[in-house]
Amino acid sequence: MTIGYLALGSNIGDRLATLKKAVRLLSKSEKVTVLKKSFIYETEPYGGVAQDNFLNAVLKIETNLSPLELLDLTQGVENSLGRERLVRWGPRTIDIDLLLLGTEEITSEKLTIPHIELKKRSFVLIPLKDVYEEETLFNETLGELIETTGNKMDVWKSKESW
Ligand code: PH2
Ligand code: MG
Ligand code: MG
Repeated sequence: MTIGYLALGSNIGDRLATLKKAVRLLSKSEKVTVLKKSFIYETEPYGGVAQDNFLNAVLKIETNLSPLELLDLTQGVENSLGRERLVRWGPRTIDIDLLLLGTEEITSEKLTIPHIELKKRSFVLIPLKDVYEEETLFNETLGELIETTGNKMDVWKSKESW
């Protein structure tokens, strides 16, 4: 069994309902257990595309799927929740990104683990801190990463909860 961390994001439609459905669908797989859910955060859009705010959250999971099997599962869940891939970094009903998976280090066309933008994204680092129980990540605490490499975008706890 491997511990992994998934990032969820939604900025189209009923964002909270979509996040909840994503957790339900991921949990349906016998090979994935959702161990912890972060708080839900409202976040300003990052990356230059003008779009609505996101709800973002991070899940701590346990799985015996391989990285590519887990990617298949998360893409299947995205598709079943009506994800369309129209604009890169554009609006989406649901985005599920693999952040970390055990000690895997992968750089391929399909998949990069750890997630290539993890250290930069406050909307990922801040919810990750809620569920991450190791002392350090990339030799720093999450608090330090949030302070030093995080992009300081607006991320605030949503009034929504699971
Ligand atoms: N996802 C992106 C691009 N920009 N901004 C926020 N706030 N939250 C996201 O999940 C997000 C984003 C591409 O994956
Ligand atoms: Mg993403
Ligand atoms: Mg994605």
